[in-house]
Amino acid sequence: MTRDIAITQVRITPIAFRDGPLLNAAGIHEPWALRAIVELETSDGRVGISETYGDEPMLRVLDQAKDLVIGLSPFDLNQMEERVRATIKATPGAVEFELAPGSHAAKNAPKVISTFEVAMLDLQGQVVGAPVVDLLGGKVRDAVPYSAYLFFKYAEHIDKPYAPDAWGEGISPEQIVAQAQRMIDLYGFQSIKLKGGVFEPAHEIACMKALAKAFPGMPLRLDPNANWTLKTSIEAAPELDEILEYYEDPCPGLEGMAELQKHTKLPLATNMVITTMDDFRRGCNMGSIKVLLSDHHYWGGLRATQTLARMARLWGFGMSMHSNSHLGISLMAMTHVAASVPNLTYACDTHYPWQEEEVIKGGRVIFDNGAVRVPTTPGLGVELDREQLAALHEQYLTCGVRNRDDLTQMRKYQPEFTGKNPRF
Ligand code: GKR
Ligand code: MG
Repeated sequence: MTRDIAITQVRITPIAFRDGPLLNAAGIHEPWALRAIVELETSDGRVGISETYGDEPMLRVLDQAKDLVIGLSPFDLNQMEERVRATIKATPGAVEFELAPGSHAAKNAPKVISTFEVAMLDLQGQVVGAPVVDLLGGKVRDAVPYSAYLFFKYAEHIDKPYAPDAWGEGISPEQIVAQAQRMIDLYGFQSIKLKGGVFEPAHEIACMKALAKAFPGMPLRLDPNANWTLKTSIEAAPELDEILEYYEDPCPGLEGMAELQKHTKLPLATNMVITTMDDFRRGCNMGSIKVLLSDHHYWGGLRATQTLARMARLWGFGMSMHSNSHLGISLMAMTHVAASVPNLTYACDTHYPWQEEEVIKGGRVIFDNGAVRVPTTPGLGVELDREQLAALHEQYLTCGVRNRDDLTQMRKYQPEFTGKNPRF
């Protein structure tokens, strides 16, 4: 009976939502972050939903792929995957934003597969009356813990497109501790990550020490996004050895990380040096990392994330999860898959606290003690709020941003900013 249901329509809606003036190795976030909301409609009137990247090259690739699922049953995941792999190639012209692997053209096919897979699993869940996590083998935890993801930030965007956010400036150790306190008060997070690679390493280490003092026993992570040289990363290691849970992408390259791992007792973690199966093979042989941050958006979907986790288990790597600016549909997909992966034992990253807007009915997803409850209702467990979708699409049309460009945005504040990497 399930084979009689066919996908008849694909809708791709680019959206833009407010994002804070968050600093990173490449520069600073623009006032608007982009995503694409994908809807698959079936012959029996159901709609499966998914959220993915919304930059122009991704929209082009999605447009190229959209007819590939027409006529398929929502249960035809393998056929969908084969069709996408045969058609979608790494096209030139992608953003290739170094610190966000989801922008790489080489990942076009996995990104599209992931987008369709999530919406098809949402449909499958609706058809059989089961949450997505059950289609992935069932949950191993009832709620998925996330970490407080701190950023160095300015109080306001230079372009002043809207009123400043409520977080204020985040530059000094005291301000970073206050940011962590606010995020923990609001959401109950039980581990903390600081996005580094922005200021001199001594300043970032001082911030980590201030966090360790303010939140004794709290697991802490620092992620300089490969903006420290190998030498700097080795020199910083003894200062961080006692306070970090893991040391995320301090320096560039599998070779650099492998060498650094010999100089620190901290586990090295990455979402930068291992983003393909080829990297995985090489990273295993070189001993470059001990913790892998997955991300279903560019690793090829929820089932591919489970495969990755099984491989990580085989090689003795720990698992965590990477994030970019996103809304609630992505958060729910992340939550379903994380709930199904036994060795995903580190709290996942999420940028969600930095977002204020939503496209799902009922508004923003709730965190309870820093964790998101795994839905028990059919499919992803969330539905589109069409008014909100239209409003955020209107913002997309008028905001003027089409591709993420943190470097150009940073030059508005500091015209001499080079974006050179590694900078410290
Ligand atoms: O959004 O500024 C950011 C992050 O730096 C993001 O681009 C990274 O991909 O969060 C990410 C990370 O953990 O590397
Ligand atoms: Mg990272």
